[in-house]
Amino acid sequence: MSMLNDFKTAFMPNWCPGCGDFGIWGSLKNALVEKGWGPTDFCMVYGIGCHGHMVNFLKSYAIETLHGRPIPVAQGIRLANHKLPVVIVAGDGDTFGEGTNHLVHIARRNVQATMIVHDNQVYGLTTGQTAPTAQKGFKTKSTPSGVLEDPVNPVAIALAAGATFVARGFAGDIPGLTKLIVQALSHKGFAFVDVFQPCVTFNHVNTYAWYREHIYSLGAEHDVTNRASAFEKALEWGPRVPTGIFYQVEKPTYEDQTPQLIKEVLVEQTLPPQNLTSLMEELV
Ligand SMILES: Cc1ncc(C[n+]2csc(CCOP(=O)(O)OP(=O)(O)O)c2C)c(N)n1
Ligand code: SF4
Ligand SMILES: [Mg+2]
Repeated sequence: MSMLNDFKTAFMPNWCPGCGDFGIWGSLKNALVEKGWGPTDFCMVYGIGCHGHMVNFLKSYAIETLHGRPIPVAQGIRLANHKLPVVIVAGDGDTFGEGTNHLVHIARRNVQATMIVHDNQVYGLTTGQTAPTAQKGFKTKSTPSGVLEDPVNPVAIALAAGATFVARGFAGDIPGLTKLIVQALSHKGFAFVDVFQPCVTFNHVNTYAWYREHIYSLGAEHDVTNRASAFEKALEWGPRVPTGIFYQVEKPTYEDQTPQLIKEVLVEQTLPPQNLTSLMEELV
């Protein structure tokens, strides 16, 4: 059992007042309490960006990695200790700029980890440059005449790569996002949650009001086990933008299938004494 106060640190968030990061932070803490997880029951892995500042405001085992690299670090943690649940908090820059390749591979491997992407369409921390999720025409300081490219589609990429849980949430709907994160944390395998996160300072297009006007929840009629209809929903972008669980199936995880991990957790295994000199000589 845990309580919200268990996750309290000595620091108060320094995000801009009204930032969507507050909603994700609050929803994640609610979800952890619902799961009954305390600060030492899981490990957070952060990217570099405004989202990564959460490392200071949520007490738990945690590591703030390099920009673009939270996924490989999370995979390393899972291989070393697959008893420890891992939650990745990353930015849209982190995930779809420098780190895109990692997303594809963690998804196809079905490593047991929950990934929460702060999708604000900008590089918040570096003061508002265009992120790969920015819509065509969006003006930022790095694209003053408007973005030329089509945006990446996080949900479609995760689906195409083979993620076994793919969802989209909204930072302005804390009860809904809490529920989604609980479902993601409870999933056996790689759970990907893209979260619409208003950046009140650098994105004046995709505001709370914009999202409230455009988003709707996928209803019970959507079959979450049907990948083709998940793709169809993922491509929906216009007056109506779906949120909720697009896809969820169960498959063996990478850890379940790794022979060296089947008997025992790696960190608990004792290594037989090694003759290091002869090992080194083999490499010469
Ligand atoms: C390897 C590396 N590349 C680039 C940077 C510079 N950098 C720091 S944060 C950031 C962008 C952050 O954007 P995003 O991941 O979307 O996070 P947000 O700030 O929007 O939450 C960049 C490019 C860095 N610190 N390290
Ligand atoms: S710059 Fe944007 S993402 Fe960063 S704290 Fe401010 S509102 Fe949030
Ligand atoms: Mg961003």
